[in-house]
Amino acid sequence: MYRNIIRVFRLSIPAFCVGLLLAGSVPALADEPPTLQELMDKREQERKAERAKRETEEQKRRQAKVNTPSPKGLNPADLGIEMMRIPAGEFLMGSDGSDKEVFDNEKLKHKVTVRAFSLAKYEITKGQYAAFVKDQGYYPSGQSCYSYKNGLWGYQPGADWRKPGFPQDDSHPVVCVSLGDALAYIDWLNHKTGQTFRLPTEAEWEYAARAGTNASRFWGDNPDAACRYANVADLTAKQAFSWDSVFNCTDGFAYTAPVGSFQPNAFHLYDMLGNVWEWTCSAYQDKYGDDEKNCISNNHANGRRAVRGGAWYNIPQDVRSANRSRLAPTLRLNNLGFRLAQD
Ligand SMILES: [Ca+2]
Ligand SMILES: [Ca+2]
Repeated sequence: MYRNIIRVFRLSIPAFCVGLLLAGSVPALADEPPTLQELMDKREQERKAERAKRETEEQKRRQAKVNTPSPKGLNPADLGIEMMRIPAGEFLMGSDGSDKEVFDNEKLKHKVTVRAFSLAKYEITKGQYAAFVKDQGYYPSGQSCYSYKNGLWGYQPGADWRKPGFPQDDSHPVVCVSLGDALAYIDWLNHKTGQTFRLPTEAEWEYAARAGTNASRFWGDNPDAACRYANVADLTAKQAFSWDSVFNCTDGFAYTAPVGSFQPNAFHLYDMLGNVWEWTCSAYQDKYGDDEKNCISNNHANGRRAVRGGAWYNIPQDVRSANRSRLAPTLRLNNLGFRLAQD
């Protein structure tokens, strides 16, 4: 009898499995094992997912730190920040054929209304940025700084806001900052002060740069009067770099100058033209639509941003109130910085 029981099991187990397979209760075996390439692709996907997870966690950690209310609520003036109130108004943005130096992307001179807002008197300085980096432990990630060196532009190994490729003390404008680097500073500042700073829109920037003027530059149409009002590609730069085309005047600086070294415009804003290009919070459009009036809704979104004002590197045609350029948000340049705005 015992032998018969064993036999029943031997006979019944395979029959039971066949029954399950037919009923679909046991998963069918794969036709072929995965190839080496498929296994490698799967591993790579897993690595990417792990990396993304780590980055998300790091971002959350940093954001949580920024969002924690500051116990003191520092006065911005304690950090060397001076804001000028800019009155509400209407102005003609852009340029047309009446400006002999006009570029196509400035055309469509159009009326824009701007609400009252505040704009920083100066570009953010290297010293102000250093205070943020020290306090926050911020470490910029990504590509190094695209710099002008030995007569050529290129990525210089090790170039960053501390070492932009030329001498700068703490009173000079910070350069080699991507849009993300500028926004990280602003997040930190908002946390420290309990206030809400931001970058200006492109329309706010031009309205403030013009300060009620319609000429090419806030001092008038003559480019060679620049050296009283702006640090530009002047005769000093010509001597240093053997450039052909420069402003025919001497401002005394081949690279950046300490902020506020030149005369301000009628809104008491310094270096709106020249010294360093300035990030705006507006998406760039080749032809003006409405984006110039708005901050892009997602600060960290891709897509080119409008930058304004020209810099120490720029010839007369680039240093005008209406001139505009565009950059990828991740780019760092040793002639590009930023300035704060506030509602
Ligand atoms: Ca200069
Ligand atoms: Ca500037």
